[in-house]
Amino acid sequence: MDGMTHAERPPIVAYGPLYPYLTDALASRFTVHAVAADADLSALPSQVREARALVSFGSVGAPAAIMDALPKLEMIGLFSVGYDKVDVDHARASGIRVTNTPDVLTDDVADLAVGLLYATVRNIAANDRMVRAGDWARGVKPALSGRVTGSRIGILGLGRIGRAIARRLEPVAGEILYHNRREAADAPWRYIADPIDFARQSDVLIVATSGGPEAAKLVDAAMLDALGPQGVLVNISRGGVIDEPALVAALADRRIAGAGLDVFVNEPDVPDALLTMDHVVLQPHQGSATIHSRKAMADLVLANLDAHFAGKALITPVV
Ligand code: 8YV
Repeated sequence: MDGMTHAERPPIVAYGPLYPYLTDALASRFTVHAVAADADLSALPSQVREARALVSFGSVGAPAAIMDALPKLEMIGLFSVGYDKVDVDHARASGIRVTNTPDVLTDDVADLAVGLLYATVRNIAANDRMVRAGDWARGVKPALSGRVTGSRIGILGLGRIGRAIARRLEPVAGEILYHNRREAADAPWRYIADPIDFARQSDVLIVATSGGPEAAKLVDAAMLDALGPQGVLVNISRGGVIDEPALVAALADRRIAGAGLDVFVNEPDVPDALLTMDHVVLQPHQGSATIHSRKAMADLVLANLDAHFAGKALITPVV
C-alpha cells in the first residue's frame, strides 16, 4: 500500500500495547492512533474518535466503553484466539464486527501445555533450581518424581487446542479422557459428562476450554479434590476458568500434587503463595508467544482488516 496518501489510510486505534511487527505493518496501511489501555475515554481527541477499526491484544480486548467512545467503529481485530475481554454482545448490538486469530497458534499453545505437563510431573523447574543453587553438587538427592507415560490425561474443553493436546499425548497416555459441554461425535477419546467424575478418573487435568463468564470457576474446590493428591493440573486457557484461591489452597494442602500454569486471574500478578511452591511451574502467559505464531497472528489480523476495508468477507469472524 506504499504510495497511499494519508487521507486514503483509514484511521484505526491501536488499543494498548501491540508488538513491533504488527505496529509497523499497521502503520504502513492505516493512520494509527495509539490509545493506552487505561486511557481516559471521555477525553479522546476528535481525530481518534474517527477510528473505523480497533486492534488489541487478547489481554486488553475491547470493553463496551471503548466501543462507545469510538462512534465510527466498524471492526475490532483481536490479536488473540480468546475473546473473553471483548464485549461481544455489545459489539453485536452496535453493529461492530469482531475477528480473532484461531488455528495459527494452536500447535504452539498445545506444545506449551505438553511442556508444562512434563515440567510439572518430572519436577524440571524445581530440579533446575536445585542444580543452580549448588545443592546437587553438595550431595542433595532430588526427590523421585511421578511419570507422564501411562497416565490418564483429562482434557477439559475439546476445541482446536484441546484436540491438539490430546493428539500429542495420545502416544504416551494410558488413556485420553475429555469433558466438554457436549460429546464430540468425531472424537476418538472417552467423554465423561460429569465434571467431578471426569476429574476423579483423570491423573492429569489439562484446562483448554475458552474463558469468559460461562467457564468462570469451572474448576472449583470440589473438582480439585476429585483430581486428588496424586493429580496434576495444567492450565493454558484463562486464569478465571479455575477458582484461583481454591487452587492455591489445594496446592498448599497438597490436596493435588502439582500445577503447571500459564495463565492467572490478575495477570501479570500471580498469587504470592504460588511463588514459593516447588510443585508449581509458572509461565508468564506464553502459549502463543513464539516468533512463528505471533507473526501468523499478526498476518491474520491484517488480512481481516484488509478484507473488511475491501468490502470482502472476514476471514475469521467472531461477530
Ligand atoms: C495472547 C491468547 O497471549 O490467543 C489467546 O487467547 O491468550 C494469546 O494468544 C494474547 O492475545 C496476548 O494478550
